[in-house]
This record gives sequence, C-alpha cells and structure tokens, in this order.
Amino acid sequence: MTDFKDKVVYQIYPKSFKDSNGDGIGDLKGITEKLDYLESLGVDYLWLTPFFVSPQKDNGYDVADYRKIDPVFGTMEELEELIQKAAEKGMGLMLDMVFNHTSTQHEWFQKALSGDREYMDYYIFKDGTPDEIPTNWVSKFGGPAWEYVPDLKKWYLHLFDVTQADLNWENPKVREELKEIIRFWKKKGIKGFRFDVVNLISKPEVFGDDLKGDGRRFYTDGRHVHEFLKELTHDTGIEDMVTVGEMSSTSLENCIRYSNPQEKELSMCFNFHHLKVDYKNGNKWELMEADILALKELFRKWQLGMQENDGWNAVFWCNHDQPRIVSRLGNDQAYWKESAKMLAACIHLMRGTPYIYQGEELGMTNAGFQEIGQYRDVESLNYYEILLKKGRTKEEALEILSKRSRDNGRTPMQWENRMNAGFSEADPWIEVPDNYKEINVEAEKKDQDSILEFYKELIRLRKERRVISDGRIEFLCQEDENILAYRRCLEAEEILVFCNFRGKHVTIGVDLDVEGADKQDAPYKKILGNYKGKRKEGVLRPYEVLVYE
Ligand code: TEU
Ligand code: CA
Repeated sequence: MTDFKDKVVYQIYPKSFKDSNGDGIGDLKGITEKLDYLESLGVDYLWLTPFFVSPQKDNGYDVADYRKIDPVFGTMEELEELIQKAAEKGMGLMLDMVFNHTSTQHEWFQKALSGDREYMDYYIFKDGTPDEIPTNWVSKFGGPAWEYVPDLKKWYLHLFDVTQADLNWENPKVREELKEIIRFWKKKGIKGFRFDVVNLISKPEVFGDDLKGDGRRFYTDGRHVHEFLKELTHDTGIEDMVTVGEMSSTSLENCIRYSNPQEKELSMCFNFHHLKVDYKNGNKWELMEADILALKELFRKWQLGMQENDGWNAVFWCNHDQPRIVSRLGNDQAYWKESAKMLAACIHLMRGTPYIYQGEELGMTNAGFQEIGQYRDVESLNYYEILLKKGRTKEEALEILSKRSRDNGRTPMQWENRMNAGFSEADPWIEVPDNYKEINVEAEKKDQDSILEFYKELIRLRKERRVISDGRIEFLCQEDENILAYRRCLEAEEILVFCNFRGKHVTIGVDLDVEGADKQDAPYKKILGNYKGKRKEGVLRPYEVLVYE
C-alpha cells in the first residue's frame, strides 16, 4: 500500500462547480474549464461526487447506472478529456463509489421488483404484511428504514431515502458486480476512489428491533465489513491507489483496521465525530453552541489513536453534507478572514491527508436561505416536515435548517463578481448567496492576504516540510478551553501550532511560555499567522493562529 501523506485532495460537487452550457447545472466540461485554477492551488487529487445516471433524488447518491454519465453532467468523451487534461497538470481523478445502495431505478432493483429471484437476492427483502415492519430501524433521512412492496409481499431495506435500496453484500454476485465497476473505471485512468458510507455495507445475520436506538448499532462497522473491503481491494488491484472510506458513526478501533497499510483495506478514512460537537444530545436537528473542549478531546483521541496504531486519517472540516465551517466554528462576519484562516491551518497541519471542499478555500459561508422554497436537499425537506410535526414553528424550523442543512455547502462556487457569481449564465439550480460580490476567486486572486492565498501557502508548506506530512503529533494545553495547540516533530524538525477558537482575546496557557515561543529571543521562529502587527505577549487575538518552527 502506498501512502498519501504529502498529498492534498480537492472535492468537487459537479452540480455546483461550473456550468459550461448555460442550463444552470454544473457539469464536467465546467470542471475542465477550471483546471488552471485547480492547478494553481497545488492540489494532487480531484474527488468528484457522483455524476452517474441517476434520478437525482439524493443529488446523484442514488445511482441508476454506475458506468454511464448522466447527460446533465456531460458525456464519456468529456470525462476522458477531463481525466487527460488533469493528468497533464499533475492531478488525478477520484470517483465516488456509492456501493451501499443503488437507486430503485437501477436495472437490478427493477428486475427484483418484477419478481426475479436472482435480483431480489441483490437487495435486502424481508417477508411480511403491510402492518408488520421487519424492524424499527430509522432511515438517516427520517422515517422508517423499510418500504413495503405489495406485489412481492415483501419489505426492502433503505438506510437512506426510500429510492436508495441497500445492497446485499452477503451475496457474492453483488460483490463481483461491484468489482467490475471498479475495474471499468480503473481502465479509464481514474486514480482513486471514495467509497460512500462503506462501513454500513455489512448487515447482521438476524434483523431485530433496536430497543435502545435507531438500528445503527446493528449495521455500523458490521460483522463482515473488513473481509469485504479486503476482498474488494485485492480483487480489483487498487492497493496502491488512493482510497478513502466514508465512515458513518464509526469507531477508532475500526478505522485503525480500515486504514492500517498491513490490512490492505483502504488508504484512509473520514470520520465525523468532530463535526458533531454542536449537536445537542447528539441530535443534528437541535442547535447548540460548539463544545470546544469536546472538539479538542476528539482530535486528541483520533490523532493519537491513529498514530499509535499506524492508521491514517483524512482530515477535513467541509464537504457537501456539512454546513460551511467559517459560519459554524468561525465568525463569517467580523472575523471572516481571520477565522477561516485559523480553521484552515488547524486542520492542514494535523496528521492526515487534508481534503478541501470547493469554496472552502475562499471562505465561502452558509447559504443564508430564509424560506423553505430555497432548499433543494431531500434530507432538509424531510426534516423540515418532521420538525413541524414535532411542534416547532416555521421560524424555528427555518432557523435550524439555516444552520444545519446540507444545502449550506451546496450553493454554487463563487468565481467572480458578476451575474450568478460567474457560475452560470442561467438561473442556477440552487441560489447563490449575496456575498459572492466580495467572496469570489477573482477578488481573492488579487489580494495577497486572502484566504485563497493562505490555502495555497498551506499546501506549499506540506510539500516543503516533511514534518507536516510525516511528523508525529502531540497535543498541548489540553485543558485550555479556548486554544487548540499541538506540536509536530520529525527528527530535528519541529513545528508548534496555536489556534484560538474564540472571537475574543485569550491568554495563552503555560505551555507556550514554557516553549519560549512567545519570548523576544525565542528559540522558535514564526512561520505562519493570520494577523499583521504586534501582538501583546501572552495573548492571542480573536481567532488568531500562530505557527512556529
Ligand atoms: O453521506 C452519508 C451520511 O451519513 C451523511 O453524511 C448524511 O448525509 C448526513 O449524516 C445526514 O445527516 C453519504 C453522502 O456523502 C451523502 O451525500 C449521501 O446522501 C449519503 O451518503 C447517501 O448516499
Ligand atoms: Ca450545465
């Protein structure tokens, strides 16, 4: 297994990246048009979220044909051109493989529906009557995880939308079909894969009610998941390609196994525990201020746990399922620039392969939607109804969506200060936030001090200093409730990182003084920061980040 420690991945949500033909929807040709921009960032891989044939109930995570490109995104020739042109610029493409489920429009499911036994065994069907649901499990998008098919007198499992039927990985034929898909894309010159919710693929032998929860404990990191991943990786020969598993509600022990090179499963994994520190009682739909001590503890646990056991993290704040980090843990008004830069440095200098989600490098903010009609995401629309049923007022439900909806991260990429932020000549499929006039690529390219330039600097630093890609990590000031601080070490190289997570001046705990970094004649030299001008000794300014070597 190859490692990807000095690499940086850039995530593209094609639908919202760049529209090349004026239909309001981003497309593959739009990505090709922007390759110079991506090259100038210095990223190594482009992970594209699904653009395969799909009814788009879940924006392409409901795949109806894994080998065909949805015409709305372009053609196979256009993809081949993108692969080739990206390669010329030193960038490889990663595709998103949604293998836990297919769209109910997929040929396999359609055959299953027609009563074909062979294909019924591709999915998870349970006998029953309409009033006897097999288990009380809950769909991740709200409501029950089972749907009844009267013609078959059976229920099928869908952990996500009702149009996303879970595949039966216990069936070797299913596993072979999925391997063929990987081989197909490998031949096209694809350099890596992201596997969607891949820790949910192995379901239990016996399906029972979850008396304590929504059912996830029965299928999360399930009984055969490691076996299945080893088999998939081995049989498709992707050991040396970059592979990342998206792990839903996973555990450290399992992520060590998924990503330890000796296991030959995946190169790295995403986990989401650090992105739940503002969920009240673990519930995404209940607002709470972020718990910074909990965040620090999670980073400590995962960073050290992976380090001690030779596991590897994908490190990130943003993706197409998350609200924008500057609006979430930073301040997208008074300290927009400062907090976006602090958050960037905090994540990029940790141990792991960093992922940048389109627009994050500009400090793009949450959508600012005020009305339900502005939302597009199936999960957001479902939960709006659920919140109303639970007795929330419209205003309350909209307030929750404005902070938690996945659409916050799905608004069009802000390229320029002109119509539709230069994303499209037509009305975009989802609205562009008003702040595109200030927050856009053109403006930030001209500003030496911009968030964009800061991201470029972080990427450059990773390529220059092995201590960032390869060094050990150790956490400092763990009890401090304002500052997240760590040290990276590799042989004689050492860096120190201090991040103020508060929008106010805070005093630095003892550790920094002990390090001597704060003294005039310090043994340490500052290599990066997000403020100009002199700082009062012993104090960090709002959202200040300081990096010393
Ligand atoms: O997401 C998996 C997942 O569980 C989420 O992040 C989910 O969107 C969120 O927790 C809901 O609160 C992946 C994809 O990234 C997502 O876009 C898909 O909708 C989902 O799988 C189903 O394929
Ligand atoms: Ca288009």
